[in-house]
Amino acid sequence: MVGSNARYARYVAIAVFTLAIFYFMTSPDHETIPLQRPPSHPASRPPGSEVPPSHSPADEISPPHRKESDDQVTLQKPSHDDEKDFPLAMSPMDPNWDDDIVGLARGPRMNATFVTLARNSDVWEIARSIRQVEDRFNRRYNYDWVFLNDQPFDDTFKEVTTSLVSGKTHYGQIPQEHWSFPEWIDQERAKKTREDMSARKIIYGDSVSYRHMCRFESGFFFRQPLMMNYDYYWRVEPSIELYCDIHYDPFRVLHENGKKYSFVLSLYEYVETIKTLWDSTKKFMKNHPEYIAADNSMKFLSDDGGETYNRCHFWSNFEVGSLNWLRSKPYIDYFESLDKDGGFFYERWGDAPVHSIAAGLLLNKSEIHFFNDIAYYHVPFTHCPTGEKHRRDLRCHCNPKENFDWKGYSCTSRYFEVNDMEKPDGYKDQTK
Ligand SMILES: Nc1nc2c(ncn2[C@@H]2O[C@H](COP(=O)(O)OP(=O)(O)OP(=O)(O)O)[C@@H](O)[C@H]2O)c(=O)[nH]1
Ligand SMILES: [Mg+2]
Repeated sequence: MVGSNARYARYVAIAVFTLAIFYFMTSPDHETIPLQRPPSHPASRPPGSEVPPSHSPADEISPPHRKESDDQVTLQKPSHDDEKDFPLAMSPMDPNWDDDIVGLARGPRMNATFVTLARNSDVWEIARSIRQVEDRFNRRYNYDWVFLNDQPFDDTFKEVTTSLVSGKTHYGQIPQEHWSFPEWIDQERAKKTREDMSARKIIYGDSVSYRHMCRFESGFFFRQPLMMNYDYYWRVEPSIELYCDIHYDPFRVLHENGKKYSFVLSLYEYVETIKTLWDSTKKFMKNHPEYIAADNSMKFLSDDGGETYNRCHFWSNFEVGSLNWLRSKPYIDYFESLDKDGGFFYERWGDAPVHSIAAGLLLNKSEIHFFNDIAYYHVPFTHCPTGEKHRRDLRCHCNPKENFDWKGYSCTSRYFEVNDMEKPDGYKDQTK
């Protein structure tokens, strides 16, 4: 008995020794470290705050469902790079242009997040969008992603989205006061509007939830607790497509150039949904002339010096913008003035014209940016950069014939004219 125990102990010792030798011979000469989000731009974080922010009852963070091994990556130094050492390269002509776009991008990170408003039932449509955003951009930047919903997110939604996002994910439930009728709304009048719009087959005309969504996106998403510690956002909707590689950090473009709002597609709003929006805006302008920017984009919004609205707006299902601008007093005062007038419910004001009019009037022209390099689709419109070399450089897969920019129903041509921008070669071939 004693003899067999000793033999058994010898076998164990030999096995341990052999395993140890095997481990040292085969282990890679690089380390692995826990997956870490590269630090945000240190200067842009509010003092004393760290992401994720404190959790109110409405907030949740990503479920701890990832396997331990998912949190290990091959050592790749998180970026502490200073922006001076890694100047933004915006075109292949720039010395720092990264043609390979492999591995984590060098350069600083901004204090920024993606943000998506969605229902649990949108899970597969948003999964598709996330995959595109990650493949074309975020896999090299690992920015966070905030998901907001008027209902609690279910486990499937959280697990699917967390598995796709390379940064941290956060899930928030919207408080009821941001997703309901304000007390001053006359319910009978609101109901009559919906019935009337429904009879006239106006898209989403009969929908209460669509109106809550538009009001929420106009006035509340940027003040949710989960959004409060970020400076910049990039809005992503379900079922969008990105058609070109994104070689530089759009958040950094905004930050370094003093931009507050950006777009890729612009068009005319459906007049039936915003009949009195401009009257409300004019009232606001009269009450607050001090808020109107000296070098504003009134010419983009109006063809008669502000008397009437030409219905041009930036399409807000894509936006990269400054949260601090949306949280500023001029913007909040504008939203509250519109909200009091009731047009989110007595008509069907969309957040796109609301954001666009605000950007056009409260910001200087230089603070609005057109992201030509971000090729994008949201049903039914496409932005596909004009110019074959440009599309090849960015490895785009969009059909240039589908580019909406220069078509008659787009306002992008007008935007170029108002901003004295030169239209790209070949734009005339895409007008029809
Ligand atoms: N949580 C929640 N999200 C919503 C609701 N309605 C719309 N959304 C989200 O709000 C955003 C805009 O809604 P969409 O239905 O895409 O509106 P749209 O872009 O004008 O119209 P589509 O052409 O249908 O895309 C999307 O991200 C939706 O997922 C809702 O009732 N609850
Ligand atoms: Mg949509």
